[in-house]
Amino acid sequence: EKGSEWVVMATGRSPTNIAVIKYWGKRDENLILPINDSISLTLDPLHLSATTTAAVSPSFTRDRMWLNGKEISLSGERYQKCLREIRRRANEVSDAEKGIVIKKEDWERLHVHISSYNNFPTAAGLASSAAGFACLVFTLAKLMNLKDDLGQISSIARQGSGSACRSLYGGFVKWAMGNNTDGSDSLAIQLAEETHWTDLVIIIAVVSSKQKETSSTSGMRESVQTSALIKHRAETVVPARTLKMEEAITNRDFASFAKLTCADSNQFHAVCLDTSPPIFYMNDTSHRIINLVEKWNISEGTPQVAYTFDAGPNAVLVSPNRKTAALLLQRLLFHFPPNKDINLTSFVVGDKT
Ligand code: 2P0
Repeated sequence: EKGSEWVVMATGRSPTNIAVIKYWGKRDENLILPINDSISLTLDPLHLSATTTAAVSPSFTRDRMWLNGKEISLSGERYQKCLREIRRRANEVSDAEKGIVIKKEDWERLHVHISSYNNFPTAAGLASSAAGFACLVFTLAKLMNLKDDLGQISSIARQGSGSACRSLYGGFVKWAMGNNTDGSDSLAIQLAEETHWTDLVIIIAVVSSKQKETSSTSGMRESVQTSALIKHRAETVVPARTLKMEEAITNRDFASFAKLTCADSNQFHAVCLDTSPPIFYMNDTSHRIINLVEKWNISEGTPQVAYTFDAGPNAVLVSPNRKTAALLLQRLLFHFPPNKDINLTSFVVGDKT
């Protein structure tokens, strides 16, 4: 028996992703299986990302995790499922230099310590669960030497938070809803690499940094239970729209991309309104931003900018290039003078680091 001083570590980083075809509604709450496919852009890792280090040592007596320096509980079912699934698929790890061998069966009794940081304030009102679970699962998979491909890893991350599965890949990603009841085919597929469409510039208008009132998990449950529109959306609208979106991405067709993105955001929020009691994620400032973009797009005769809103009032704006992004910023600053209503921050899809 070696001394119990040794530690083996792995570190990973995952950016957040922005859905342009939205995931809203589960057919299986336990396995987190969605009622429709969704498509997203993974942002560059410099800005909105999670960085996680996982360590294993025989001296650790239980699994523990720290988020932004503060210890959090791992007892939640979603964390437990991810940990259980990764341990089940773990493989032997050896470090000849240090004389350490961790056998496959050792992972069942060894404990891990996990430390994760978001490089953006959790309170900024921007989703952190997607990057967080993607990074947690990726890093543990690395530590425990999983042989599974990224698609299989994404299906583990899905059980932490649905949208997390899309952050395992960069660029443009589809979460295929899958057909199986066990969730084995509900996973992320990369549609195009991060180098495919590097002209796109993303501007996020932080309208409110307050925590949302209705969590996505309970919001989508209520929509599935009470909305008639969500059925039409999942069965008829999204399947056709997903195909068109894949085509727009392949062809770098910004006009189609923008029309589909805006339409899908608006339908997602329409489903929220169609829920009983209705869910309001956007506010007056969000509506003013939509108005500003729609008027601009109509006056130019072709889309200049796409907008999309998640389960909150913040606007994610996508422009086809830097020049249009600069014009967009100018317009936003004219309508929303600095330090009033919104804060602006911009990102690019492409930068590979
Ligand atoms: C999305 N959202 O596609 C959609 C658009 C919010 C609006 O994925 O219950 O936090 O953990 O699977 O992934 C938010 O839902 O929900 C989300 P769970 P999640 O990005």
